[in-house]
Amino acid sequence: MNLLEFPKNFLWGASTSAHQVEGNNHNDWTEWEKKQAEHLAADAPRRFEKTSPVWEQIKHQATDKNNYISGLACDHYRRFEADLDLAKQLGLTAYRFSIEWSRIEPKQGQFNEQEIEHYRELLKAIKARGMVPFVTLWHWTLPLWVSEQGGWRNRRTIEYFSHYVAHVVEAYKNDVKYWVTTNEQESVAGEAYFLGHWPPQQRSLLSYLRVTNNLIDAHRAVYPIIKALDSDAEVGIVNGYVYFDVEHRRALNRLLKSVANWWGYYYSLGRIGRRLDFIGLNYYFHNRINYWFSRNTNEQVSDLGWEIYPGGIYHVLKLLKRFKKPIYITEHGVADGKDKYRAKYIDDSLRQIHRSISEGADVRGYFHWSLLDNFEWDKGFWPRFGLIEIDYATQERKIRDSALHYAEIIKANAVTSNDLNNLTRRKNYARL
Ligand code: IFM
Repeated sequence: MNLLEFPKNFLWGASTSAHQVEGNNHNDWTEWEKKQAEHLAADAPRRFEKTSPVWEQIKHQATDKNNYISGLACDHYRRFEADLDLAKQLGLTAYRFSIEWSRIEPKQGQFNEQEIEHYRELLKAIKARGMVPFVTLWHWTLPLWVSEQGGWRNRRTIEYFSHYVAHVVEAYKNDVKYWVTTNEQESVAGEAYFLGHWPPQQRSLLSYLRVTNNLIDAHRAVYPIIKALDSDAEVGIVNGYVYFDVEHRRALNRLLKSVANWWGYYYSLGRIGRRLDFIGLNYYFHNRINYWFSRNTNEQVSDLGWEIYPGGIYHVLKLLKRFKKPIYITEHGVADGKDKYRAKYIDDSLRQIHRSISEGADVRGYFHWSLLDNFEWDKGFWPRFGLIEIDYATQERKIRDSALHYAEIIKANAVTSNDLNNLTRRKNYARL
């Protein structure tokens, strides 16, 4: 069997975010969860019954209001040493996590030394296990004092964020090389300010555009701050990139694709320009256009009803290659409680990534989303993204088979070449 080898020093990691795993946070999301839990539970049939192939198995949990309260989450705040032991057991060479702004600066200008120490311990634990830390400075949650002043709609949040970032980078600059300023700005702008699903649930084109621009400017503002504190730091932004493809090459379809690509790729990265050392790519979605968006065939879908489409990551990389920056796949994963698709999805996607590298994309690492099952925002705990399964009643951890498969890939620094019997993939390849 042929092996497709990855470059020497390629990073093999997994990602988490503070609010989704730590437990006991107190921020704008925790307040929102308390207010919305009942409504989210009642609304679950409308949102998931038709789209989720596992509705019968998850409906009990999805219609329970406790599903929507992050609470103790995975208790990773206290159990991080044991979780990192598992990560090391799998052979991971990197770990991406986020720092919770509301812990570090619970009140404006007041920094909590104990919490700063906590993340120092976490960094120490990552290093002690021979892993490289990738630190996200903002993964969606805001301290209450920031959200009370209008969150990202308020231009002053850029100033507040810069102050927090300067403090954090000063504290950890000797332990961290890779900084991610913000995670998936486009998801927050879209879900919170355009669709009105996430806090603060506004539905306004003006707010959406304003938040989009403020977030881009927040990245632009902190880039030089981080570099001034540590000129060796590598500073990147993580966005979610969608593969837009067209069903028929009609003019309208091509126009829609160009507009979507311009907005999704070129607008933000163009405005960020040179204030960027690497691009973080989160890949979850393929979106087929046929006179409008989302005309996917959905031959195979995850528990969330999202199409499983590994071929897309190749196209996303092809587009991102044009920006001539190192690329890290900072998230890639699937909600798959029964662990039916995860191993194959990792394999198929890594073949696509390998192909991109062989065509010149400078991809330097892959982080699976996620290390642990975790709190999936407005969907709660039922979607299972983890390499490691969590029993939330006992906080027991169990390594999934797909994680053992990933461990083999890491050990070999390679994935096996194609299994051509797979129909879905053969179709994907036919489209490339
Ligand atoms: O869980 C999220 C994560 O917080 C950001 N990227 C997408 C993941 C899956 O929805």
